[in-house]
Amino acid sequence: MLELLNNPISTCSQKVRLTLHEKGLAFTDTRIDFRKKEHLTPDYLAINPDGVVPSLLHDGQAVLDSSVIMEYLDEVFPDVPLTPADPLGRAEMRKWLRFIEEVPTAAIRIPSFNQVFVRHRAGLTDDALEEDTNARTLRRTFYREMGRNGFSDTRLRESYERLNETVTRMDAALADRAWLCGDLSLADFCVVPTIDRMRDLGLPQIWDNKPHMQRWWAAMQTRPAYRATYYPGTRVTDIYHEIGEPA
Ligand SMILES: N[C@@H](CCC(=O)N[C@@H](CS)C(=O)NCC(=O)O)C(=O)O
Repeated sequence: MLELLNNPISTCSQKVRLTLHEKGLAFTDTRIDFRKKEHLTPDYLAINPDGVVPSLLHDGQAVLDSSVIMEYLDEVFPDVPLTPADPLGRAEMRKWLRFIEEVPTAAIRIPSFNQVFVRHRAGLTDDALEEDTNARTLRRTFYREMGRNGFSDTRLRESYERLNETVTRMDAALADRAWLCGDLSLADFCVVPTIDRMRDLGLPQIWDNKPHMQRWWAAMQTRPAYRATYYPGTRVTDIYHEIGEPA
């Protein structure tokens, strides 16, 4: 029995939902409400001490961290393989997973919080702001830097630079192949939520002149797993209607 504790608009949750759907695995979809701070309750912290989503429960055992969960699912349920069969291919895929975690996954948080989520901190008193920051187990320094008004223009520029770098690398890799590692793999699903969020935030001009990446993106969006993952309410523009105007 698989239970995914996750949030509809969380990019990390979307990586795992994409994987579960692509592999045709049934799961209990338990939604964690960030506004109610359900990810910071003692019960949730007992499952995931980092106070972040997603968390997978497999027969009651916790598996944590979205990329680790993706690899775990692919190992335990090998019927629809999303990992190359040979060691060199696996190394290439893992190199993509590490790059995606280090560069675009971190970068997309800056415009996401500046354009969308920081607003929920705007009206907090100094004490409430401090309390909210200290409650963020894994992300305390991130929330401290964001403060009440969001990240600096310099940090935003650096993020756009890293997102550009990601799309440029993807376009080069996809010049002679349909998917990042040749066959469809976890690497493709790992980066989809960042790309989808970029479009959601009104940043698709970043891949204007990237024809291979555009072909990849069009193909990805036709997949049933993609459509199942992005049900209504999974995008920031579903909730915050003014977002998504071209930046
Ligand atoms: N490395 C972790 C990071 C998970 C993470 O940062 N999740 C975000 C949503 S995408 C979260 O739960 N944030 C909670 C918060 O900001 O308080 C993973 O990939 O699972």
